[in-house]
This record gives sequence, C-alpha cells and structure tokens, in this order.
Amino acid sequence: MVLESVDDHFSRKLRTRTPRERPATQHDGGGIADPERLLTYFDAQLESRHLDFAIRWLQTQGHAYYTIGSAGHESNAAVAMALRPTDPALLHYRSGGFYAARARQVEGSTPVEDVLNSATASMLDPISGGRHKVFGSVDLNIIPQTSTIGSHLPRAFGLAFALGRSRDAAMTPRWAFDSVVVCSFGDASANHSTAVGALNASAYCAHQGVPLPILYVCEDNGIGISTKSPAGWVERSLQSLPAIEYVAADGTRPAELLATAQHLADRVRAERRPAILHLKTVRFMGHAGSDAEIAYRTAREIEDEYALDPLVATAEELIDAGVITVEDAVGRYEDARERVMESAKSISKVRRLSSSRAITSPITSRAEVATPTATAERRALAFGTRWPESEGELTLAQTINATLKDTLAARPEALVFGEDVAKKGGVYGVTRGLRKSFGAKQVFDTLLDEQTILGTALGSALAGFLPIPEIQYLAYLHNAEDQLRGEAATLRFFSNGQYANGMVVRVAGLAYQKGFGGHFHNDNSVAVLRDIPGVVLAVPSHPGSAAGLFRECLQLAAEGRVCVYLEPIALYHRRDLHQGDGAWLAPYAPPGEWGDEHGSELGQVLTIGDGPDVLIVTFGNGVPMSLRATPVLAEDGILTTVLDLQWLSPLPREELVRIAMLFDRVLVVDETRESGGVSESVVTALIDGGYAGVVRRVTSVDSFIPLGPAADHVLLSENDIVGAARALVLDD
Ligand SMILES: Cc1ncc(C[n+]2csc(CCOP(=O)(O)OP(=O)(O)O)c2C)c(N)n1
Ligand SMILES: [Mg+2]
Repeated sequence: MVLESVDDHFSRKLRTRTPRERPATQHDGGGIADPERLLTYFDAQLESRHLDFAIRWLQTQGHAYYTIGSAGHESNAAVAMALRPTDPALLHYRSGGFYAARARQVEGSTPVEDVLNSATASMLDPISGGRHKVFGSVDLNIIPQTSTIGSHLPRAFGLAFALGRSRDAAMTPRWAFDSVVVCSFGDASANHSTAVGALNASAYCAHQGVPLPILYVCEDNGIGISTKSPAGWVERSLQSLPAIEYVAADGTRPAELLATAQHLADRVRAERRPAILHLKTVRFMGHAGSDAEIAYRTAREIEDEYALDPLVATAEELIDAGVITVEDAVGRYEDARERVMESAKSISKVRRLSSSRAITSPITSRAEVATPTATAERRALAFGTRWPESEGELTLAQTINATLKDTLAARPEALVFGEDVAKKGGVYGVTRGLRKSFGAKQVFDTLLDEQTILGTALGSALAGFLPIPEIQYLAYLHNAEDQLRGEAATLRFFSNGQYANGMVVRVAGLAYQKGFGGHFHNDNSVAVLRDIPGVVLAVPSHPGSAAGLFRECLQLAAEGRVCVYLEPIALYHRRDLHQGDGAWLAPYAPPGEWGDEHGSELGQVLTIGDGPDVLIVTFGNGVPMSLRATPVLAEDGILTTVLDLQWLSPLPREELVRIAMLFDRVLVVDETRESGGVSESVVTALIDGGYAGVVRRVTSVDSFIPLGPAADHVLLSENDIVGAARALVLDD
C-alpha cells in the first residue's frame, strides 16, 4: 500500500524540509534570474496538478471519462514558456503544464474550463467539441492529437518542413515563417517505428541543410504503462540521431530547465535546425485512472518518486531564493485547488453531443470554396505553346499529367511530391515535366518512406498548402496507412472542423499488368481505404472523365477533405478498347471549359450504353473489361448498360439505386477481392435502397497476385463477366 498520496506529500514535504544549502536573501530572488517567471511557471504547474485531481473527482461523480494525467510531467510548462503562443504545438497527452503555461501567454484564455470541459466530453470543449479528452485549442495553436502514440511525429515533421520552406511560397501559411513547431512524446513512444521514422526524416533533412524548425521534446518518466525503459537507452538513442541537437534537462531543476528550454527554442528558431529536449519527468498516480500501478511497482518505488515531484522542486527553488515562504507555497497550492475545484463543482449538467449528425458533421460537411483558375502566363509555364487541349487525344497518364500541370499553375499552394516524382517524373511518367515547369518549391522527391510522405502531406496541409502526394504503388500504402486513417482522416473530427488537412493522395494501383510485377505492383486491396469516415476514394477509368474526377477531389481537398485518387496502372497508357479503335483516348478538357466537371461531382456515376437487359455496375479496369464483354453478350441477344461508379467511398448510393431501378438485373463487376471488396457494399446498397431485381457479382479471388501468367487464375476476367451475365439472364 502507498502510505501517502502525492497530494498530501506536497505540503508535508515543504513543511518538514531541511532548506537547501544555498543561502537566500528574503525577496531578492536569491540569484534566480527571473523570479516572476519562475512564479508563473509554478502557478501553471499547480493548475495542471489540481486539474488532474479534479478530473479524478469528476470521474467519481460520473461526469468525467478519461483520467490520463499530467502529474509528474508539469515541468513541460517550461517548454511552453520558452516558445511563443503562436508556435504550433503537437503534444503528448501529459501536457497539462504546457497548456496552463501557454494559456497564461494569451489573454482571455480559460485553461481550467477548457480542460474540464474536455475531460467531461462537453460540447464546450474548445477543440473537440465533446468528441475526446485531448489538449487542443485554436487560440493557443495547440493541434489536437490522437491517442496513437508516436503517430503525430510525421505530421510535426511535415509541418516544420512546410514552414521551413515557406518564405518564398506564393501563399501565406497559417503559421509565420519564423515559427517553431513543438512536438512532445513519451520515452516508450520514442521507440515506435512511426516516431523513429519521423526523427530519421528530420535528421535526413537537417543533414542536407533543409530548414526544419522543430523542437522535439521527449518526456521521459522512465516507463511506458508498466514497462520500464532500459537505463540509459533513451539518452543513447536520441543522442545518436545525426544532425539533431540533443539537450537533456530535469524537471527537478526548474530555473535551469527554464533557461535550457529557452536557449534551445531560441536556437531552433534562429538556426531552423531540429533539436531534442530530453526532459526527465516522473509519473504520478499510475498510467491512467484505471491503472493500479501497485501491480507492477512496489509501494516504495512509487513513494520514492515523490522526491522528484517537479512542483516540490519549483516550490523549493522559490523558497530557497527567498521569493516565497513555505506557507506562501502551500497557500498557492491550496488556492489553485480551490479555484480548480470550484470550476469542477460547477459542472453538474454537461451538454454533450446528442445526434450522429452533430457528431459526424465536421467530417462530412461541405464548404463554399472558390475554384482558382490559372493565368495564361502560369499555364504557359506548364505547357509552353503546346496546350494539351490542342494535342489531340490523350491517354489516362497524359490526362492526369496535364491535369496536375493545370493544378500547379492555378494553385500556387499545391505541392506534388513522393518517391521519384520530380526528376524522373514518376515510375509511369505521370508527373513528367512538372518539376521542370514549377521547380522544387512545388514539385519534389521525398526520401523512401511512405509514412514520411503522408506526414509531409499532413503537416503541409495543416499549414495551408494543398498537398498532392504520390504513393508509388497501392501495396506500399499499407505500411503507412495509419497516417491516413488514424491521422489525416480524424483531424477535422477531433478539432470539430477547426483544423483540416485536405489533400489528394495519388496512388498507382490495381492489377492487370499482364503478369508483370507480381503482387506488389498489382495489389487490388482497397478495403482499408473504404471504411474511413469522411475519406473520399475516387477511381478514374477513362481519360475523358479523369480530369473532372481529379478536379472534384481537389475541390474537396480545398474544403478540407482527405481524398485518395486511385489510378489504375493498367489503364495509364492504354489507347484502345478493341484493337486500333483509340477508344481509350480522349481530348483534354482544360479546367472550367466544356463542362468537363459535369458528371464527375462526388456522388455522380457515369453510364455507358443503353442496353436494357443487364446493368453492369463496375469501376476502374472493370469498365473496359465490361465494355469488351458487351459485344460478346450482344451476340447472345443480351444488351447491357455499363455503370462506372467513379467513387468507391462514399459510394454514390442514390445514383446507383436510381439507375438500378430501371433494370431487372444487375451484375456487379469487381476487380477487387471477394471478401472485403467493393461489390459487397454495392450489393448491400442496392438491397438497402429497395432494389428488388436480381443481383449477382463477379470478383477476383481472395488471394495475393502471383507473378506471371498465373495471375490470370485469381484475377477477374472478361470471360467471367460474360459467363455471369449470361447466367443472370438465362437462369431467370
Ligand atoms: C500505437 C499505440 N500502441 C499502444 C498504445 C497503448 N499505450 C498508450 S500509452 C502507452 C505507453 C506510452 O508510454 P510513454 O511513451 O513512455 O508515455 P507515458 O505514458 O509514460 O507518458 C501505451 C503502450 C497506444 N496508445 N498507441
Ligand atoms: Mg513514459
């Protein structure tokens, strides 16, 4: 049993202490450079500690739902004090001290109410509006983070990267050029591959002299839930990062910590190079309210750590310096308790989110955003005198290329980046010429790490850029997809729409590379992109609709939506439907002309043909495969109409059902897998929508894709489509 609470320890310890050696003259600051500053720091720490107590009390009253606390970590207040309140902060979940200290820098702040409202899931929570207990505030430039430890580091890197190169950008980012990004995390979290990846990316950039104004803070309490960090490991691993300055500091030496943090933050700002502050902390009251730490730590161990209480340390420094007396310190501690508890007690009836519409509105709502058009000069930069609209008919790859050029010409905030997109112009030439026309400010190669590519998108979008990252192959999205599903997709949700990271992620994918490449160049698994609330997944199938579809994604991204534009590799360079007919080419429609966007809006589908017997619902490679099946079926007297879904998430349900109702039979042609593929949702949407006709589906096999001709045994074929359509009609 722990004999004394950390709460009781504070006053007892101060009252029974033997004063430190250093003699102090009453009220002269006793050698402390700035006693007022230390007092401000102390007050922020006290407020944070009492918020932890109050939240636990609120939980006993049935009002609070989340008790992971900051007790023992309140020295992170020094980090806030070393920065400007306008510096963007992506924080560890033990950041009560930081929050309280930063709030003191911004007039009109209400940190106590903010944190209590967040803990009680109140709609008054300033950041999430009642969706999560998280530190965040637009006024305080604190961006809310998810609970997935380490996952915020790639975004923090991306934000610093974007701000670092924003001086000559043709747009004004949300944060000033001389801002410092601060990103904190725990000692155990420092081992997560996401964190390690972002730190590596930071070192990689710093090594090349790329400006990266970021201060990482590792808050080291020596343990992650119940698992101790090996002695010396954190120092050793953080010190070993090339080109990143490492400085250690200790929460039990407040004046020194304040000076160290200030010095380091100033240096990051001046030199625009990354640094790590390794901050020694302790963890009081277990990992979270539900954690009985006595199961894995002895009572002695727990109590011994009281000696490292950062609040006691600050009080002692202030007392020893003669700034305050013991009774002043205890009085301040009790005053803070009274203030916080008064606020906590006033919480009786919390207004909470009460409808699914209110909960989901930040991730689905649309906004009015103007669509910019390029000046003739900017277009000339991209195309010279050869306008793509005058170049005859283009392939899908050429169309996407021209669309990207028009995008970069019209939107100086647009960025195209990824592996091999700049110099080489992409593996399939889709980004060819972009770098030459628009330069490294808008088009650049990244290091080989999809997590970092997406992190760059997350951070630059947050800063106000419009990122268009490329993932070289769908198979390689999978090792980084949490950056999309856990981070990008959730930002508007957890910030109640106050922060957004609109982007269009281009992914080359899907199969039918004629045996080339095997699974990794033919991956047809899209399930992971289809169950992320708010995320839009578009698949172009033909050059005639690809530009419009991309531009709709851009528009959505400008509104803050996360969009994935999945490009079927097998259709990039295709020219014909049937040999020599040039049916898979199309003239290029420049933005805003020819009504090219018509039919490409979110929720719209395309129909091809007007056969009355079977509606073939498909997308991507399924479109040309179904169209090739059409004349074969016509020979049997089966006349079909092909519907291109275009949008795989959210599915264009209304249009799908409306059109299906005109047919007695629907065949869903799905090149993805039988399980977890697209067709399951299409069939469900038809049933939910009241479709009463006959529905069948054909899909690829639940398999990975083998190399060479064996691929044909698991991939959906034109023969499968013909066979299924015949059976559908003949069985009837
Ligand atoms: C990716 C991920 N895995 C596991 C967890 C569960 N979890 C939450 S906190 C935590 C320990 C983190 O320890 P540390 O980074 O040292 O931070 P501390 O809580 O000690 O401040 C774990 C395993 C998580 N949130 N995210
Ligand atoms: Mg820890």
